[in-house]
Amino acid sequence: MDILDKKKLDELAIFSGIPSFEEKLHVGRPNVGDRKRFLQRVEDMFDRRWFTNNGPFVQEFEQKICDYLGVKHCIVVCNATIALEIAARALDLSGEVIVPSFTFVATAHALQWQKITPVFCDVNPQTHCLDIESVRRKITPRTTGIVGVHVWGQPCEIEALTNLVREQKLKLLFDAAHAMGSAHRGQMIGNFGDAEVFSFHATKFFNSFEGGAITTNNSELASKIRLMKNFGFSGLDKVVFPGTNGKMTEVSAAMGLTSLESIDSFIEINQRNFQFYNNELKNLNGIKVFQYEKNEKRNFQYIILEVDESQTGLTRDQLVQILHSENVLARKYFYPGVHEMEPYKTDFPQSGKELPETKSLCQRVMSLPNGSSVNIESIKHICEIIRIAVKHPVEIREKLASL
Ligand code: T4K
Repeated sequence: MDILDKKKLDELAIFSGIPSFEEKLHVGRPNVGDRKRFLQRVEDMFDRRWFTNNGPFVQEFEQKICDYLGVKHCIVVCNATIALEIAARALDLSGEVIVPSFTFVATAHALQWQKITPVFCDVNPQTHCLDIESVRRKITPRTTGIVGVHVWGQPCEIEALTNLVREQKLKLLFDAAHAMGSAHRGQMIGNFGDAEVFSFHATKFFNSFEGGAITTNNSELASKIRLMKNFGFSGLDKVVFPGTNGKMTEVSAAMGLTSLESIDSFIEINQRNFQFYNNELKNLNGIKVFQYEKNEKRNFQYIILEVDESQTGLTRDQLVQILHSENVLARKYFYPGVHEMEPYKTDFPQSGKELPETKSLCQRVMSLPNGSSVNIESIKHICEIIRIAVKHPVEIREKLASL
């Protein structure tokens, strides 16, 4: 080991006790657009004294999302989990619905909450999205639909799924929580399946504090969803549906409108950061940066690494531990697979055996900070920590074992 290398190793916080970043670097740090513009909108909202219930900002936000996505209908809601529940109900999903286990737990919980059984399918290890053959194998007479998840904003196999649901007479809903700003064959995500659901949660690169949207080109479905998100009210004193309260507030819509004005620059920053991480890490054995399709519009919001322990000599968990000790709060998205969480683990104890790719992926993926809160210097340094760690697995493993 040369002297410089030894010095860098000794400087890691697990040896020196001093993290290299004073402040914590988070995955999911929110992007903030033009603050003045947002605050002006909040002033307008106070002047109007109209805070929620389909206010002018909500209506403007819905129209602007329709324009941005080129979709007929957008219904904004309080978050994507409620959006998934409402969409599942509006589509009359029941019995069993097929979902990937490699997703955020909300995808499955939204179904379970509606007394629909989520049936977990496996994923394609290249795209991290559902594997169509695995979906096919999970179809039973009780299946009523499929929820495809556009993991990391990368569309899942849209054509294959569309053909499959047509053939099997099923409904197709997309969980597009990660996919605002991404496109498929030149058409924006938001236009596919029976409906698509976006998340505008603070941790998403495009946020409205909390929030989400359901988009569809089906006018009848859109009307039903509008009723459902507002208790089923079709007019004053008239309820025609069992509905819930899924409404977005005006302050959220004001934030959403402000974020929308900066969406292109957010994507530019994400892409610049992605390219930087990629260049820094591309020659490291055993570390693979998840790649986005080059010829399609992507939002680049997630920096995903896959750690191959057989080459790095370190597990994903050990690498995350080292980064955490340096105040880089990398996350294990998604770990464990949803099938390993309750109630699914107890209800379907066998499902792990049928999801080998999901199991393996959950052991090797991790997510690094991205967005406007990280600069190039920080990225360089994060990559340097990773480089030093994988160059000295033996010393690192011994040290971690002694802590
Ligand atoms: N479908 C999919 C595929 C999803 O990924 C999600 C949500 C949904 C559906 C449901 O969407 P929503 O109902 O939430 O609209 C976070 C988010 O809460 C969640 O929205 C997101 N996916 C998921 C992937 O990540 P947690 O439990 O990991 O969040 P938490 O509190 O640990 O925060 C994550 C990181 O962000 C931390 O490092 C802290 C940082 N952070 C967070 C907030 C809220 C900030 O720096 N500032 C903040 O304001 O779920």
